[in-house]
Amino acid sequence: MNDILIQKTTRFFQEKFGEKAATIVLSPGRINIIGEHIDYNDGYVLPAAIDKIICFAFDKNNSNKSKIIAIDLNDEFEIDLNDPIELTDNTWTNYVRGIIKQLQTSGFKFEEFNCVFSSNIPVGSGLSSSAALECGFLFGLNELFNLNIKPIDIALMGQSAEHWVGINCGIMDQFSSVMGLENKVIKIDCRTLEYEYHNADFNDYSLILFDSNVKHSLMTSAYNERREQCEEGIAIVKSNFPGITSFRDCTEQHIIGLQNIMRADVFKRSLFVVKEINRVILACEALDNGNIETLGKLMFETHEGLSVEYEVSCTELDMIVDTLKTEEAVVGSRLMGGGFGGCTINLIKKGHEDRIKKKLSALYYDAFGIELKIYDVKIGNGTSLYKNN
Ligand code: GAF
Repeated sequence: MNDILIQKTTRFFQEKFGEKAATIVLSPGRINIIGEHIDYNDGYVLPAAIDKIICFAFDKNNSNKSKIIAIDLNDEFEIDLNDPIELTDNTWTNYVRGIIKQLQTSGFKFEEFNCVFSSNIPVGSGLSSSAALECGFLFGLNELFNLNIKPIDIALMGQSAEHWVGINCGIMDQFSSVMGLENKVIKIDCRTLEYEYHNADFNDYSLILFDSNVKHSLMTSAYNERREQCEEGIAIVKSNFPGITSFRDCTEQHIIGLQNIMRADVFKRSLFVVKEINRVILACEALDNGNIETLGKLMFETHEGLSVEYEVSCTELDMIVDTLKTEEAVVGSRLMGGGFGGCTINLIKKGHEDRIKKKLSALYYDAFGIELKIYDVKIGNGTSLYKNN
């Protein structure tokens, strides 16, 4: 599948600019096994890069304008690197502009270039196509102009670009897109950015994503609001328990003890975060021990928390998880990513996948008149150079 994408991108570049691309980059989307809305709360997360990617082709162009082309969108823009970089109404271009702005603000020197890209990461499905765009684009410029930016800094600059575009995200998406390894999940300590790889071995279960195929529009504002509520929550914790600096050092009892002085929404968000951080630690142990049933149970609990305490689910996602809960062959299911639409991540006993896919698709269509999309993802490598010669 990715070979076709690479061929399409490199051919397009050659036909458009009359020469082979100098630099070809593959940049993946991500899944997250567990640990949602935890990265910006100094906790642990358990994501992995996937085999759905954006392919970029680059070269210098010795002119006074850079050209960037999104093949799939049939859209392109030109930019003069000497002009101020500003936000526009065209979202995908903002991620690219955001990276150029980060490079310039950090003092990196580079010249005008051409870039084309094409993707098979579904957009708006919670698979982090934006992180793949930011990190792959920066990775390519880093190679093309020998900027010597370290992988972790590529992730951090990608995150800053996303902030500039307007989502006050954590580091999980960019980190996993850059640092992913085939068949491994990454346990990231989002306070220190230390990380370790764990085998992504789900034994008798298949990892399948069900895409609700909806994207509710409050995502950006609600995401930023959740982050502010958590900041308010931890500020109250700190002023009442000197010595505690983040939610990972709290017990549920600490939060419950503050219920009377926290606003109801702040209390619910804080309690979710403390519980979710603990779930990630337990889930990672369960995965290491091959105890997929325990991992799945924790995933169901995460969904419940995201729905009731964090309030980032929606009718469509709840319906998918509630339906799968009634299936003995489904050991775990939960909404994945920021919420308000996108995918659920599910662990389904091998041999039962087709039956459950068919049944859920029919029920989902009956309930909402929307086609359920299904992805059988594999865990792949992080952003990398592709050598075509
Ligand atoms: C989005 C954000 F970009 C991530 O940083 C993370 O917070 C996630 O939502 C929720 O876990 O993907």
